[in-house]
Amino acid sequence: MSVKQQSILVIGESNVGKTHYGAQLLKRLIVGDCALRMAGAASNLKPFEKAMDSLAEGMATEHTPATTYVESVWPIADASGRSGSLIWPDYGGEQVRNLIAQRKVPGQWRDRVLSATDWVLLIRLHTIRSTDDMFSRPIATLGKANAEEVHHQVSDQSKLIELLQMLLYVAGLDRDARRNTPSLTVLLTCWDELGVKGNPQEVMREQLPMLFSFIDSTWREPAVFGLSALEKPLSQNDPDQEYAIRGPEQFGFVILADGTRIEDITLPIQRLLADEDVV
Ligand SMILES: Nc1nc2c(ncn2[C@@H]2O[C@H](COP(=O)(O)OP(=O)(O)OP(=O)(O)O)[C@@H](O)[C@H]2O)c(=O)[nH]1
Ligand SMILES: [Mg+2]
Repeated sequence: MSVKQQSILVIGESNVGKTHYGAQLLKRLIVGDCALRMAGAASNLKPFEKAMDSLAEGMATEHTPATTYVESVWPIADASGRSGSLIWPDYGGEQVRNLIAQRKVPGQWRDRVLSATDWVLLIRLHTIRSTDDMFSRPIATLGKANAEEVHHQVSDQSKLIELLQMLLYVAGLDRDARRNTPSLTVLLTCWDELGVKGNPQEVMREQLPMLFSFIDSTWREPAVFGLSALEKPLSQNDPDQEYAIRGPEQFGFVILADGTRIEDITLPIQRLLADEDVV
């Protein structure tokens, strides 16, 4: 039996769904009817306890405080007998925004980047600002002076590329060759609110072409999944009765590369344990 230590670098700005995915993932691991299950005593469930309590009542939880960074350690196993120790963090997404804004990676973040075996990038397409860039401005207008001066902002996808480049640099991985390690998994979160059909790669390629292209040319086998950790929007003060009655573990789904919907939200993570080439 192989035992692996999977230290996950969860990368996501505020409001992308980090805490709710963490809580739903943990709940599934504990319930134990998914590809991945808890195989021992987990340490420090605190980051997700409040969220799990709220979800059990059919409610969403609060924004994580900006300065919080906590790690939970979960002994996990899959059906094939592979086991590992999953280090899953939760933090206030402002920290990621600050990395980008200040173009500086503080020491603690540097250590996390260096020790991570797998990077999981969470993107909530619904909240991505698509300001004009060379992909959206008509080609005919290129080089022409603007009648009125428009202030162009850097688009969100440029910021995400910048962020990944900074993290690769800090990890000493800013070489030209396409890489396998650390693995990169992109989760397009809150998939339920997008109302799209089709496979996640295509959706990402269409909506974030520049970022998709960067990722595809930097990693040998980047994985892209659609993820809905909750399956539907929840309120912070008005409980969803169906949720409370059936239990939060009955909700949530993942969209696989071929567009298939499955209920097992542990799968994008189980695959990291299973695929020897990925890690
Ligand atoms: N519709 C829908 N909403 C979701 C889903 N997952 C999370 N949300 C909502 O998205 C919002 C943000 O989710 P969080 O998990 O708090 O996001 P976060 O990344 O932890 O944000 P910070 O704590 O600010 O860093 C909350 O209002 C959730 O209710 C989902 O799968 N579907
Ligand atoms: Mg949070």
